[in-house]
Amino acid sequence: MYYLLCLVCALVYLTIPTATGRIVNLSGGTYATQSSVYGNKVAEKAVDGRKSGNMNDGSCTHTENQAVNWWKVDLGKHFKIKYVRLYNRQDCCKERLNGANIRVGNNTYGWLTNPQCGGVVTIADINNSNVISRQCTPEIIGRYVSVSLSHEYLSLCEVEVWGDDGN
Ligand SMILES: [Ca+2]
Repeated sequence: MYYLLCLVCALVYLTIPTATGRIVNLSGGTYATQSSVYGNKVAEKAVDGRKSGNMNDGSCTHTENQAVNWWKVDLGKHFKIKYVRLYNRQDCCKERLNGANIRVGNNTYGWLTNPQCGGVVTIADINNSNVISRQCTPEIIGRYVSVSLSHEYLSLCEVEVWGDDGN
Protein backbone atom coordinates (compact mmCIF):
# COMPACT_ATOMS: atom_id res chain seq x y z
CA MET A 1 0.00 0.00 0.00
CA TYR A 2 2.80 2.39 0.95
CA TYR A 3 4.58 1.78 -2.33
CA LEU A 4 1.35 2.31 -4.25
CA LEU A 5 0.83 5.71 -2.54
CA CYS A 6 4.39 6.73 -3.34
CA LEU A 7 3.87 5.76 -6.94
CA VAL A 8 0.73 7.92 -7.08
CA CYS A 9 2.62 10.79 -5.44
CA ALA A 10 5.43 10.47 -7.96
CA LEU A 11 3.02 10.50 -10.89
CA VAL A 12 1.21 13.57 -9.55
CA TYR A 13 4.51 15.34 -8.96
CA LEU A 14 5.74 14.60 -12.46
CA THR A 15 2.58 15.94 -14.06
CA ILE A 16 2.77 19.35 -12.34
CA PRO A 17 3.95 21.85 -14.99
CA THR A 18 7.33 23.46 -14.47
CA ALA A 19 6.80 26.72 -12.60
CA THR A 20 7.47 29.92 -14.52
CA GLY A 21 7.61 33.49 -13.30
CA ARG A 22 5.14 36.27 -13.78
CA ILE A 23 5.31 38.34 -16.96
CA VAL A 24 5.80 41.88 -15.67
CA ASN A 25 7.22 45.22 -16.76
CA LEU A 26 10.83 44.99 -15.60
CA SER A 27 12.03 48.47 -16.55
CA GLY A 28 10.18 50.71 -14.08
CA GLY A 29 12.57 52.68 -11.90
CA THR A 30 15.66 50.94 -13.23
CA TYR A 31 18.94 52.60 -14.22
CA ALA A 32 18.95 54.13 -17.70
CA THR A 33 21.58 55.94 -19.76
CA GLN A 34 21.75 57.41 -23.25
CA SER A 35 24.32 58.52 -25.80
CA SER A 36 23.88 62.25 -25.13
CA VAL A 37 21.36 64.56 -23.48
CA TYR A 38 19.48 67.36 -25.23
CA GLY A 39 18.27 69.91 -22.70
CA ASN A 40 17.45 68.23 -19.40
CA LYS A 41 15.69 65.30 -21.06
CA VAL A 42 17.67 62.54 -19.39
CA ALA A 43 17.45 58.77 -19.94
CA GLU A 44 15.59 58.10 -16.67
CA LYS A 45 12.51 59.85 -18.07
CA ALA A 46 11.77 56.71 -20.13
CA VAL A 47 11.49 54.57 -16.99
CA ASP A 48 9.69 57.04 -14.69
CA GLY A 49 6.28 55.41 -15.17
CA ARG A 50 4.86 58.51 -16.88
CA LYS A 51 3.70 57.87 -20.44
CA SER A 52 2.66 61.29 -21.71
CA GLY A 53 3.82 61.86 -25.29
CA ASN A 54 3.92 65.62 -24.78
CA MET A 55 7.53 66.76 -24.37
CA ASN A 56 6.40 69.69 -22.22
CA ASP A 57 5.07 67.26 -19.59
CA GLY A 58 8.68 66.41 -18.75
CA SER A 59 8.53 62.63 -19.03
CA CYS A 60 10.33 62.08 -22.38
CA THR A 61 14.02 61.60 -23.13
CA HIS A 62 15.91 63.42 -25.90
CA THR A 63 19.40 62.88 -27.28
CA GLU A 64 21.48 65.04 -29.54
CA ASN A 65 21.58 64.07 -33.23
CA GLN A 66 24.83 62.16 -33.68
CA ALA A 67 25.94 59.34 -35.99
CA VAL A 68 24.64 56.70 -33.56
CA ASN A 69 22.14 57.66 -30.88
CA TRP A 70 21.09 55.18 -28.25
CA TRP A 71 19.17 54.70 -25.02
CA LYS A 72 19.80 51.79 -22.68
CA VAL A 73 18.34 50.36 -19.51
CA ASP A 74 20.14 48.10 -17.03
CA LEU A 75 17.63 45.67 -15.48
CA GLY A 76 20.11 44.77 -12.73
CA LYS A 77 20.33 41.08 -13.68
CA HIS A 78 19.36 38.99 -16.67
CA PHE A 79 15.75 38.11 -17.37
CA LYS A 80 13.88 36.26 -20.10
CA ILE A 81 12.47 39.12 -22.18
CA LYS A 82 9.26 38.57 -24.15
CA TYR A 83 8.45 41.97 -25.61
CA VAL A 84 9.30 45.67 -25.47
CA ARG A 85 6.96 48.65 -25.80
CA LEU A 86 8.10 52.12 -26.88
CA TYR A 87 5.89 55.12 -26.09
CA ASN A 88 6.62 57.60 -28.85
CA ARG A 89 6.56 61.37 -28.66
CA GLN A 90 3.25 62.83 -29.91
CA ASP A 91 3.51 66.64 -29.73
CA CYS A 92 5.88 66.73 -32.70
CA CYS A 93 8.46 64.77 -34.67
CA LYS A 94 7.07 61.30 -34.03
CA GLU A 95 8.47 60.13 -37.41
CA ARG A 96 12.00 60.51 -36.04
CA LEU A 97 11.64 57.07 -34.44
CA ASN A 98 11.55 55.49 -37.93
CA GLY A 99 14.39 52.93 -38.15
CA ALA A 100 14.88 52.54 -34.41
CA ASN A 101 16.30 49.19 -33.41
CA ILE A 102 15.55 47.35 -30.14
CA ARG A 103 18.20 44.98 -28.82
CA VAL A 104 18.35 42.75 -25.75
CA GLY A 105 21.41 41.02 -24.36
CA ASN A 106 24.16 40.85 -21.79
CA ASN A 107 26.72 43.08 -23.50
CA THR A 108 26.68 46.42 -21.65
CA TYR A 109 27.73 48.23 -24.83
CA GLY A 110 25.56 46.08 -27.09
CA TRP A 111 23.30 48.66 -28.71
CA LEU A 112 24.74 47.57 -32.06
CA THR A 113 25.58 43.93 -31.30
CA ASN A 114 23.12 42.38 -28.82
CA PRO A 115 20.35 40.25 -30.39
CA GLN A 116 17.60 42.24 -32.06
CA CYS A 117 14.09 42.05 -30.58
CA GLY A 118 11.69 42.21 -33.54
CA GLY A 119 12.20 44.30 -36.65
CA VAL A 120 13.13 47.96 -36.83
CA VAL A 121 10.41 50.56 -36.21
CA THR A 122 8.64 51.60 -39.43
CA ILE A 123 6.59 54.62 -40.48
CA ALA A 124 3.56 52.31 -40.56
CA ASP A 125 4.11 51.45 -36.87
CA ILE A 126 4.44 55.14 -36.02
CA ASN A 127 1.26 56.12 -37.86
CA ASN A 128 -0.64 53.17 -36.40
CA SER A 129 -0.11 53.88 -32.71
CA ASN A 130 1.73 56.01 -30.17
CA VAL A 131 2.85 52.73 -28.55
CA ILE A 132 5.13 50.56 -30.66
CA SER A 133 5.53 46.95 -29.53
CA ARG A 134 8.15 44.46 -30.57
CA GLN A 135 8.04 40.79 -29.61
CA CYS A 136 11.34 39.02 -29.01
CA THR A 137 10.90 35.79 -30.98
CA PRO A 138 12.20 33.65 -29.51
CA GLU A 139 12.45 35.20 -26.07
CA ILE A 140 15.87 36.72 -25.35
CA ILE A 141 17.72 36.38 -22.07
CA GLY A 142 19.45 39.61 -21.22
CA ARG A 143 20.19 42.29 -18.68
CA TYR A 144 20.42 45.28 -21.03
CA VAL A 145 17.73 46.58 -23.36
CA SER A 146 18.66 49.28 -25.84
CA VAL A 147 17.04 51.39 -28.52
CA SER A 148 19.34 52.81 -31.17
CA LEU A 149 18.87 55.18 -34.07
CA SER A 150 21.35 56.51 -36.64
CA HIS A 151 21.61 60.16 -37.65
CA GLU A 152 18.45 61.28 -35.86
CA TYR A 153 17.38 62.62 -32.48
CA LEU A 154 16.17 59.79 -30.24
CA SER A 155 13.24 60.60 -27.97
CA LEU A 156 11.35 58.06 -25.86
CA CYS A 157 8.49 58.95 -23.52
CA GLU A 158 8.46 55.54 -21.82
CA VAL A 159 9.97 52.11 -22.43
CA GLU A 160 8.38 48.99 -20.99
CA VAL A 161 10.33 45.75 -20.95
CA TRP A 162 8.02 42.80 -20.36
CA GLY A 163 9.57 39.55 -19.25
CA ASP A 164 9.61 36.66 -16.83
CA ASP A 165 10.59 37.85 -13.35
CA GLY A 166 11.28 34.31 -12.14
CA ASN A 167 8.89 34.61 -9.20
CA1 LIG B 1 8.23 58.75 -19.05
